[in-house]
Amino acid sequence: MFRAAADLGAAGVTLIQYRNKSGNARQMLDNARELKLLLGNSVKLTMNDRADLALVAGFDGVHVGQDDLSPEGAHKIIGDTIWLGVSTHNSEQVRVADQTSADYIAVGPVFATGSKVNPDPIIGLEGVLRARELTRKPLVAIGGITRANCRSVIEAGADSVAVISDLLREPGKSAEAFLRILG
Ligand code: 3NM
Repeated sequence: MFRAAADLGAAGVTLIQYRNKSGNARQMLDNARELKLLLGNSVKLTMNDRADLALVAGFDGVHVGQDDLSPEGAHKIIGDTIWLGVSTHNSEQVRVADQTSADYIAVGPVFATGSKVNPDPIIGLEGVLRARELTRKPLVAIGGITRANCRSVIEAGADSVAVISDLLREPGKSAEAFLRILG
């Protein structure tokens, strides 16, 4: 994981999310601190699910899902100190998230994904288009996004893409290709 993060940073990736669905708080915090030490200020770091750990690790943001703290709840922990993102999976959730204090909204899965347990139904490029019509907040698209399809996702209205599998196979090379394609 650390090697991949370092390669992504060297390739010019600007934001990395630390996502750990099985570790306990102590393990997550240890990993998060190490990531921060490794990457310094060259890459912004966001923590999945845990506002408390994001703060303790000195991260730049926290990302909450539909089953985590609400954006307002998370903001009670983080105050105005770091960014807050929220995951959405359909138009109704985008509508609700748009009315919250979240700084950005993630939508997905855009395409089929093997990286998430029990993913929500695929929203397709139409889902990205619909989300774009529902919010002016920055929109991050996620789920099955690859070097081959990322351009279409941005053209559908996403401001940026979040990627796991198509980056992790060959992080440095793949990140450079994404940045070239999207740049
Ligand atoms: N969240 P990959 S899809 C972590 O729909 C995650 O909110 C999703 O991984 C959502 O790029 C997803 O390998 C997995 O498909 C993204």
